[in-house]
Amino acid sequence: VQSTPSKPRALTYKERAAITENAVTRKLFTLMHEKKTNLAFNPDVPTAAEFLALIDLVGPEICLLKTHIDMVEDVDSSTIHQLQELAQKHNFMILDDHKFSDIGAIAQRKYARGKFYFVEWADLVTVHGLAGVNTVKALKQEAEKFQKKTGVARGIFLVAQMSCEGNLLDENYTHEVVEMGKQHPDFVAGFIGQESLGDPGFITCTPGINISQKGDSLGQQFNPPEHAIGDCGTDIVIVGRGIYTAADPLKAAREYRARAWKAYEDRIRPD
Ligand code: 6AU
Repeated sequence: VQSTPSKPRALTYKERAAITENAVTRKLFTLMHEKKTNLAFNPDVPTAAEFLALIDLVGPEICLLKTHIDMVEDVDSSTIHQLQELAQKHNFMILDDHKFSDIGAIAQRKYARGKFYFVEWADLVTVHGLAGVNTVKALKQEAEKFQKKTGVARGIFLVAQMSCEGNLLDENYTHEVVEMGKQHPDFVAGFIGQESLGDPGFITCTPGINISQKGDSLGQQFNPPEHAIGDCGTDIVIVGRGIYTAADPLKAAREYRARAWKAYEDRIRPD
């Protein structure tokens, strides 16, 4: 897998909004350009009250909120309703990091029915390529039904690379996942990865970002935002513990936001 060559690296998010064939990617690139933020936040906290309070606090700083909704112990439909209201209030999009990876028939039921009915409220969900392209096709069918009913487009991010030590996603796997994305560019908004993947019409989001730690005791590997956005040419940094365990989460979010945005500005205007 090649990093995006130097010219596409210089394209702005606004220019990329104009060339993508994906409605969700277009909306996200436009939001990033207008709100001037390429920061995503994941409040991986146990209670709905903490989860919603952190989102209300950090919401003004982010383009994308990443949830693990099934980790919120007392989650119910009111939590999801309030989450949607906060997305409107602060103008961010929602990605649930469910990492769908099952056969198509089951993926469909989990995505559109089951306990969390993700398609109804999550602009985007994450999907592994493990089970092949049928997982993508299955979710796309449900997204199309939802769009027919509501006029609202949905998308996915394919997990093409992982941040943790010892993961099994090798170069060939990454290549195959990117090819899967290229087969369905109208539904695949982009990739979760550690370097820019696909072409400039796709968004690459990078987790494993922290400015004060190098890793955790369970193999997570952290890099600073400048590494992802500047050196590796990715588009959105995903920050969890770097923000929600900070003494002042809003101050921390502002610092990540400023550093990630500066790395982007330096990238599009190289000296
Ligand atoms: O900043 P952290 O380490 O507190 O949180 C990182 C978040 C977690 C992980 O589930 C997720 O990013 N993640 C992912 C995603 C987004 O799919 C992939 C990966 O390779 N590494 C990773 O940490 O919510």
